[in-house]
Amino acid sequence: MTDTTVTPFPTGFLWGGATAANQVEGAFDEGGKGLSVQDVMPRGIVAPRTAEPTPDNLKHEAIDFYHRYAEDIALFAEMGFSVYRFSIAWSRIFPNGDETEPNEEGLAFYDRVLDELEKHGIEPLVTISHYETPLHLAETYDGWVSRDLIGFYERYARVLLERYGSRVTYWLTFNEINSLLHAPFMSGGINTPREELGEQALYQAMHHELVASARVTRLAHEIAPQARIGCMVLSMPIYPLTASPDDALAVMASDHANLVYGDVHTRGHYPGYFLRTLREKGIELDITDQDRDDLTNTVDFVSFSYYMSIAETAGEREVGEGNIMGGVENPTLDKSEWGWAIDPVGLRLVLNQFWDRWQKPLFIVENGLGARDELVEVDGVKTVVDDYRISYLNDHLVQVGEAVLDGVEVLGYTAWGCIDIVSASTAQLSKRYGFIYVDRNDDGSGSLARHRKKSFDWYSEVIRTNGASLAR
Ligand code: BGP
Repeated sequence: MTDTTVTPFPTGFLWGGATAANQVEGAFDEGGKGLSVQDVMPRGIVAPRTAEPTPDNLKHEAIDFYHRYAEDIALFAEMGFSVYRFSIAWSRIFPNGDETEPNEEGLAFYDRVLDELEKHGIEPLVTISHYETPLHLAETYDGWVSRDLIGFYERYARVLLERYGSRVTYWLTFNEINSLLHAPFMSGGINTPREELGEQALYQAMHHELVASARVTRLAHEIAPQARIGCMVLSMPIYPLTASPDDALAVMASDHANLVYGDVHTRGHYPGYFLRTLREKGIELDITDQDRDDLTNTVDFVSFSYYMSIAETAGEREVGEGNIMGGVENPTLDKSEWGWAIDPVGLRLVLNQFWDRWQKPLFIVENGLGARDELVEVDGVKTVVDDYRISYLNDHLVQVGEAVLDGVEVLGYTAWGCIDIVSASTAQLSKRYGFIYVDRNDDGSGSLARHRKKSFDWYSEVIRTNGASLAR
């Protein structure tokens, strides 16, 4: 038996898993839902959008969480989850995004999801916008390039806060808000093709999202005073490729480009290095006095995804694969089957960096290994012997424990894709992250049956012992 008294994780640490609506729900045209940008992205971000929804889009049915949420949440409860992160599909609530009245059927669906979570004593962690901008807003307004989006988003968030504010404590405004410049259509609903999109428009879109996030933070504090509002950023520790000062400077520049979002969310204004970037690029943002005032509404905590680290150099850059922004390859690290560098220590570094920089509680809301799984039968039961996933998660969680010992305040950890889902970058089902295997293949075939993987029992034990069972 594990000695459950020896653990760095504080009492009340939230353990769970995370998903996003467009990657799990399916039912893309049911319940009055409108189309979102995802409905025209059958290949994820690796190919341009299609003109219309096409039948080969796996997200249209995804893993059918829309109809199977009760069964799935029961499995999460069986693992002992104390928190479940999910997103609300904006186009279920406002099918076009610019209506004045919400779609009641969409709201009722999330009532049912919250009922189910409550039944099992699982804390909801809600992402308001996770790469799911209503398609109409993309096509009619060019997404977040338009200032109008601030008002539409605020109206949508107000509806959620008024409806669910008394039941949901933890809210995230935008998933990976710092991915906007890298994936403008998916992240910001910006329909103008990348090649035609100027930096002026992109940075203006970034400003609009930051203002919207701050306005909704204020709104949440008014409507639901007990709620805690967080921003969500894609974290990416960056190492100098060599010890040369020029490489260190290149790291600083790259870091600044990623960290500015967290800086604004926690400090309430743009940092000097960012204003310099704008000046040097010749960009003049439209920032009103009201915007400046809005931005002072800072977040209660910072949440982030962590999958990998990168290197940076002032010399020749050999760019590898990676989570949305990619980066210079680090020759010292192994990679996943999709080329993402595996670096548990990077998670401890990023936790310390964020804590030192922002002094806000941190929430790790995405982390995990996308891998191909093989369904086998062990003692007559279908399962996946995913020792590689166990080892990835174990090593990362050990580093979270180290960061806690370093004095970092960590609220919780939600493993990404706790049940197999459709990948965001490649739209594949074969890139699996889950503790629960879903019988669905890249060609759309499969029964959608759920099977517990070996990691299911492993994670249950980690949660039961509050991290004491981790192999150090
Ligand atoms: C993040 C996104 C998620 C998610 C994850 C894994 O960038 O917030 O939506 O999917 O990455 O990425 P992928 O699905 O591409 O493996």
